[in-house]
Amino acid sequence: MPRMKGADLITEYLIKNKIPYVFGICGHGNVGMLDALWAAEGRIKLVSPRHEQVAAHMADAYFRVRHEPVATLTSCGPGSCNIVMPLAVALSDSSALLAITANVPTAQFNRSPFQEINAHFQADFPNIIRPVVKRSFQPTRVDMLPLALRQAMTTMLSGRPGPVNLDVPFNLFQEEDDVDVPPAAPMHNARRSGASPEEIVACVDLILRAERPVMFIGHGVTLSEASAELSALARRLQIPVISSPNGMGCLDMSDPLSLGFIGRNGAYPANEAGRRADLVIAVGARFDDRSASSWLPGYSWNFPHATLIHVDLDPAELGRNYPPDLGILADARTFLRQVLAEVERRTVPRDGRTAAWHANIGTWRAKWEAFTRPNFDLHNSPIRPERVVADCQAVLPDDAILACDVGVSHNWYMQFWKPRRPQTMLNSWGFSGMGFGAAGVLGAKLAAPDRPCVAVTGDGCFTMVPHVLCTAVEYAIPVVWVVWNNFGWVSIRDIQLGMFGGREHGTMFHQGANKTPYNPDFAAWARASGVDALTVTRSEDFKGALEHAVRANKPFLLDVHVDAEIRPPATGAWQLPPTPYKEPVFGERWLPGDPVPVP
Ligand SMILES: Cc1ncc(C[n+]2csc(CCOP(=O)(O)OP(=O)(O)O)c2C)c(N)n1
Ligand SMILES: [Mg+2]
Repeated sequence: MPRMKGADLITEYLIKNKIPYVFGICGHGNVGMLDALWAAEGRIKLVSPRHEQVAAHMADAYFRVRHEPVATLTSCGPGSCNIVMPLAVALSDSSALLAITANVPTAQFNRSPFQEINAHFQADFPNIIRPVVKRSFQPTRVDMLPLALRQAMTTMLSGRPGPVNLDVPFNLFQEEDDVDVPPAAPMHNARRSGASPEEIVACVDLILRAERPVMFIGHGVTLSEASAELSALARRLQIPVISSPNGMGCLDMSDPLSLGFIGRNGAYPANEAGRRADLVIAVGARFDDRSASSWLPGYSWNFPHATLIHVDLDPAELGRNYPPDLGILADARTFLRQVLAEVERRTVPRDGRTAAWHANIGTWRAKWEAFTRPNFDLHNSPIRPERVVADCQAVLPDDAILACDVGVSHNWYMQFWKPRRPQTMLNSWGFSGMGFGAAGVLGAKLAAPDRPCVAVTGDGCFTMVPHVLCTAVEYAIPVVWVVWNNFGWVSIRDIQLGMFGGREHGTMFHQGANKTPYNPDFAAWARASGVDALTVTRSEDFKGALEHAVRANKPFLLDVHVDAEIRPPATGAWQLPPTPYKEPVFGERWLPGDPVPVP
């Protein structure tokens, strides 16, 4: 057994697992680890952004693009406390990263040394981080590191992926012991469980009996890399597909079978199909409030009137909100392959049983197009939101990666962006952490250096992490930020206006007694950081500016002034109890038994 320092052991294990990057920020607690990374330069690269939040968003986005993990490194105390929010983002969207946090020396546990958290237990950082990771490990001797490392990596990548914490007391980095580097952990998707033969037979029976089937797919399909199987099954049986944001692109969204997202900020055809379906096959999707119209019957879904087949890798998600008629614990790709094989075995004819269903869907699609399309061609200043989405779609190639941030801009992209490939639209869906897009785009670009990577980020989101500009320059990461500048936290302002009689408070950015709209000059701010930038106030100029920024192949910021008074059309509901839902909805709530309106 070789004699090694703890920090060298950690470094060698990361390298053995083909981890190319550590996104880390220094502190006295982790200098031992930094020294080991210095010695391993050339085999593993340290990227050091200006805020721990950015490091963790970068690692999260890196995983979402490549399905291969990287690690973060933060110091004891405040530095590690800064990663709690982005870890919650990663956990709620099933994204893997190894968060290595430093702690105080074991010899000082409970003496209240500098930056120890100890009101209830010694070196208690794992208790802070525990709710936002799959597991936290805290080895306290070097000879405990091999097991902790192997278990941490395996836990992170097996089953439903997620962030894992390795909390390392200061002395472990420096102390030596006789230890072996443990074997590499199985890669993500190395083990794939399937449904039982009986479940597959029951599932295909239900599908073949249905007259109005839809599939609802989520991040589980993306994570299991089941795009080909999903597309084959949907096309073979002509089943329309509704996608949650992190499932978008698994079926090319320009395919007529793709109905888009569902819920308040979804597409009208998706909500119509969801609420009128007689069979819903949900795969790797979890019926959260935003994709289920806050579970109000008749807006997006109509369970239990519709039959539900729910497939997921995580038993906690099966039946969390709607008890399934058939709940199947399985990997998405394995399940879809099994269903395809059963369909082929039965030599299912391509009959016309669902013809009427498709005719209805065609009508809904046409109605939605007629309502929304004209606005995509309008030129205005400030710019109409639809125009920004449309020009991004026109300029960016199919393999470009769009890192979305949080807010109104995200609502527009969920409704109208049409990714054609999986893993090209990154969304902070479950937790909606502001800064995810502006910071994550840096990690996305490191994961896909040859593809354009564009963040669409609100003025509020961007001002939470403006130092991403420095990191792009320091490490020559050529990304584009489209700052959706509407001079406020407008998504929240709109909730305020709707709920509280039109009163706005603390949600718009202004200065002076006359409340003049205020924001920094984002383009000047970028230039001061060494990043090229343009301000775009007229819609005629946006497309050319974006083309120029992408072609420049260097860090580029576009400050785009977007109209704050044009709201995305609601096509489902989003309710915050006890407030009753009263927003006008494009399309009607429909409950079984209601008359079917003649289109
Ligand atoms: C870290 C964090 N703080 C607060 C919120 C609550 N929040 C959600 S959207 C939003 C406003 C976003 O503002 P901006 O980026 O300008 O986007 P806009 O809604 O104006 O398009 C806020 C404050 C959040 N999701 N994350
Ligand atoms: Mg804003």
